[in-house]
Amino acid sequence: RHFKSQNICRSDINAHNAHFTALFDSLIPSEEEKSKQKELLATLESLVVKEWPDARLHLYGSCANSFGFPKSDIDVCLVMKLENEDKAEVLLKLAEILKAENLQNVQALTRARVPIVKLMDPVTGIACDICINNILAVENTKLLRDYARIDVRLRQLAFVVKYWAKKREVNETYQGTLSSYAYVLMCIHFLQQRNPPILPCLQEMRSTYIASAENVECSYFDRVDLLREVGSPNRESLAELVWGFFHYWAYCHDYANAVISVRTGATLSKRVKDWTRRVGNDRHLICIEDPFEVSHDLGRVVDKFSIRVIREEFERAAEIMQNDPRPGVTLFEAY
Ligand code: 3AT
Ligand code: MG
Repeated sequence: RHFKSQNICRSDINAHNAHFTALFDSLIPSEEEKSKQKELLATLESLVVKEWPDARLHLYGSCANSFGFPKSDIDVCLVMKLENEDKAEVLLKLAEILKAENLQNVQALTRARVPIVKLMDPVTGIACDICINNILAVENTKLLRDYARIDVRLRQLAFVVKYWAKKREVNETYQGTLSSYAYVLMCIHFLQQRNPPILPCLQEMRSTYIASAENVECSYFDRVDLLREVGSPNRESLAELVWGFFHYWAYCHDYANAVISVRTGATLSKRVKDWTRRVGNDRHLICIEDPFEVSHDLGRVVDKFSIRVIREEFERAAEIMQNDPRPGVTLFEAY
């Protein structure tokens, strides 16, 4: 049940590589779409600074971490010092300003878990959610983007995995399955574990980027251009990695005892994190440590029903990658 079994990959898997790389190519958003998003961000920022001169807007999530599909909504974070007003007041004021500028479907959701203003830009057709001072999300967006710049295979693998997760309906946190953010962390962890590794552990290296958010340190080595030049000696193809990814999560991960930790480039024990029992709604059936907010388990949404669904989907995918004559088709058949 351990990692050496990784070497028994099917011998003809590379015959399917072109299929997976073509899927990746078809899922990359166009430059035109990216520039429209930036344009909308700039427009919104110019409106915001009229009211709050020191405020800034940042893109975060899949529109900025380089793991986004085409035509997705954009996530924006308004960063500003709050004096006496609270977040709800600022969001209501922001909604008024945006309505006055003819942005459409403007709605302030002040009682949501993460309070936001929603809007749709009639010029570009892009929908957008704006939250306030969610700086950790801005920082983890940069971390994911920097990992993606080291080796193109991370982005290729993560696109295939996200596409699979959406088709198989295991990318719905409200149904107890995992977020896209959690899947990308699983991809990074997997590539850190390859022998030889495809990704290093940036947070264990000398810090060239130092930031803090909500009293959490977010420091790591971000000179990834230097790593990219050197490259990894590992030459595995995308198809081999897709095979390996599903094999790893189906048969090699110790769900009962191990915590997935991109921060340390390894697994930790649940005992050390004190994630061994249910506390409130957090069941810790699959444990994924947030790289910065280390007390946060991204697997906490998973319950005893959905853990079975997720693990059976990993096993189905591993079986297809091992035996199916057309893995690049069968893998993504709708649930
Ligand atoms: P989609 O393409 O929309 O599926 P996404 O990358 O936008 O993927 P999410 O919608 O899951 O990912 O989340 C948006 C961003 O919010 C991603 C990450 O920067 C942050 N984020 C999401 N979930 C968490 C979490 N539990 N803890 C900390 N940050 C999170
Ligand atoms: Mg999103």
